[in-house]
Amino acid sequence: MPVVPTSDRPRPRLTPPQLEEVRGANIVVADDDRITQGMLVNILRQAGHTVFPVDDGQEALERIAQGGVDLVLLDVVMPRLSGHEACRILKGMTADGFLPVVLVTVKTDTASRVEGLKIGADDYVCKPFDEQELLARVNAMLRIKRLHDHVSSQRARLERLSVHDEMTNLYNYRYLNTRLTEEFKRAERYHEPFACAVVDIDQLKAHNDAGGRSSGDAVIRSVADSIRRCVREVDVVARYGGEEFLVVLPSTHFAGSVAVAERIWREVRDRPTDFGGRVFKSTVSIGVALYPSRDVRSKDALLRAADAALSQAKREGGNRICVFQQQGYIYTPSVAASAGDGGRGPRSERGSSLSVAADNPPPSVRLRDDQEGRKPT
Ligand code: GH3
Ligand code: MG
Ligand code: MG
Repeated sequence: MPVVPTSDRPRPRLTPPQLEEVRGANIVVADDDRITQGMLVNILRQAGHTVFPVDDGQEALERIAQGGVDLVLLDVVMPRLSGHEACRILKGMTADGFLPVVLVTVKTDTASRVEGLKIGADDYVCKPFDEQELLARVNAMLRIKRLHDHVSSQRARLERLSVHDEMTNLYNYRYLNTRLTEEFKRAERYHEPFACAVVDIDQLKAHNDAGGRSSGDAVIRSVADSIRRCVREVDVVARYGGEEFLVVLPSTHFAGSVAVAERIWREVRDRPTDFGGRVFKSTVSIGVALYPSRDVRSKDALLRAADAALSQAKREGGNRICVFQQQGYIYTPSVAASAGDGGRGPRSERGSSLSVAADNPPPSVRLRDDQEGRKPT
């Protein structure tokens, strides 16, 4: 076994990471006594922090309101706004975050320290202060703040993940289910129309086979972006399964829902996925279902109807839209042909004409802000 010289052996860490010194924090120092203020500023700057000196509590609050502050040192007795008052207001202002407040009090003034802690101060330093003790207390507060910030950012991430799909950033199935139930109840109660569309990427397996699963993932993300661009703020778009999406369209009639479906269909067709320099063209099939319509009396029936319309679109070769109107009567606008058919518009599978013009979405369909000026051609 090779002998490693003692000096080359990895040394055990002397300080666990959670106890390491925190440097580079932004600290507000509020003290009307310029000599004390100057001493505090020097000590903290030498310890590697950025310090913002102010002369009273009011100025401290103004600087904190600008953001980016990690810790506040407040003298208790100050003109305009005392340290206690400033602390009380501050703790109300920063209720959802943690901004440590350290009061600087006179050693003999126990009542003032107790009062400070009661109104939410996190620690105190006594005047005249000891430099090492001051730095140790500041450091302890900054470590707690760092842990607190880490926990809240993880919590925010988890909250986001609990309702979002990580790959596409769209809502996930869990959220969709809740929203769909709510939207359905609202539509029932206020007798409002309501539509949903299931969008399925055609032949995704072929993309996976041609360019690997990561290129299939890129196609999924790109289709998700296309759908997002085609809907209003009030519509809900969710990843419904592997390569399926569900679009919930509140207060939307037949014509509106077909217009949205056509817009999505065109957007996907016209925006191939660029993945590492390779271009993947894709198309989608869309099943649309409406409420109220015969046989659709529940959220599940609406989903079943949209799925049935999608299956019909796939059976007919994909790359098209089917609208489920009533059981056994499925319109099939021949959108796939419309690009080159002189814009004659969609037809039903029984051959009768549907007066739905994809080029002129009804005025009630407002596009999202990022879509302004990109109306379908
Ligand atoms: P169709 O036109 O009938 O929809 O064919 P398809 O190949 O798109 O669909 P099918 O339903 O036969 O199979 C779904 C495919 O989607 C197979 C599966 O590997 C792929 N898929 C599902 N989820 C993902 C994903 O997250 N990433 C990638 N890259 N592929 C996925
Ligand atoms: Mg599928
Ligand atoms: Mg598919």
